[in-house]
Amino acid sequence: MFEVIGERINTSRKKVQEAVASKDAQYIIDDVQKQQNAGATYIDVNAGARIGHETQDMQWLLDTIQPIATVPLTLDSPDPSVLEMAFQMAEKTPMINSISLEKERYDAMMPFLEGKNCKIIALCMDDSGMPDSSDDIIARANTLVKELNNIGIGTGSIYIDPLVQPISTDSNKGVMVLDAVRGIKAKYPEVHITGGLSNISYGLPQRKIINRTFVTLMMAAGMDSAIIDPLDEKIMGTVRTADMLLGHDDFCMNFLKGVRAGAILS
Ligand code: THG
Repeated sequence: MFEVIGERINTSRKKVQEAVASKDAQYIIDDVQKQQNAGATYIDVNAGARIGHETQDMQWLLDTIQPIATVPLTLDSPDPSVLEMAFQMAEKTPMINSISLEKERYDAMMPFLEGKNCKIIALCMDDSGMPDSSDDIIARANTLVKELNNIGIGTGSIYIDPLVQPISTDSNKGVMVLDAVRGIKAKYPEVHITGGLSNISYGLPQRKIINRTFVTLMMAAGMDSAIIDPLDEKIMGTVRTADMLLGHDDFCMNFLKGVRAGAILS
């Protein structure tokens, strides 16, 4: 079944930043409970926006969230020391977000990840920047899978993020990532594909219909997880319906459950 990584606990969101600054634990608890009730399978926690406060903010968020969390957390930071601290604090085996092929980050992350039994998001980013062809995305994914396998991370624990780029800058950016996802899944059927989707619609109006249509296409190509807002009923309905249509919902049980809960509307 499609895995929904709930994206809302991120200090780049104004209300979350205000709640963290004023230590409003109830706001955070309510938000996490809403995401869980809406079907989040992980809760992403990103404390990166208040410069100089990330370690403390992450610590406070984990202290606040863990007593009420019913699903594992996705620890989201580019800083290995923040991830190390958060990993130590995690009560349920977390997902790490993320490693990339950028040399400094890669060199700091590999020793940290070695021997860890956790899921890991691997970004197809290197020091030359974003990938510029589907072959480039596939080559970067191959390197990430091989390197992570070498330190004992099984292919089934790897979540490749192919990095979605704005279609407004180049009309090929949609097919580029869709072709890459098909290529990666053909070579590594067990690997997971995840990522944020909203970059696809950057610079265009009516962004949400673009994001929803794109997630459907990405799922057909092999995406089986995404970092999205579980409280967005339209994208959640789209994801659940696509999952059923792709044969990932035996007897349409999850779809029917969603309809009965009022969570899926025509
Ligand atoms: N890949 C991976 N991790 C990621 C991303 C990714 N982590 C961060 C981000 N991208 C995904 N998380 C969010 C969290 C919140 C919002 C978007 C992505 C969000 N944005 C509002 C918007 O775009 O309108 C604005 C914020 C606000 O409310 O102020 O809410 O791609 N591996």
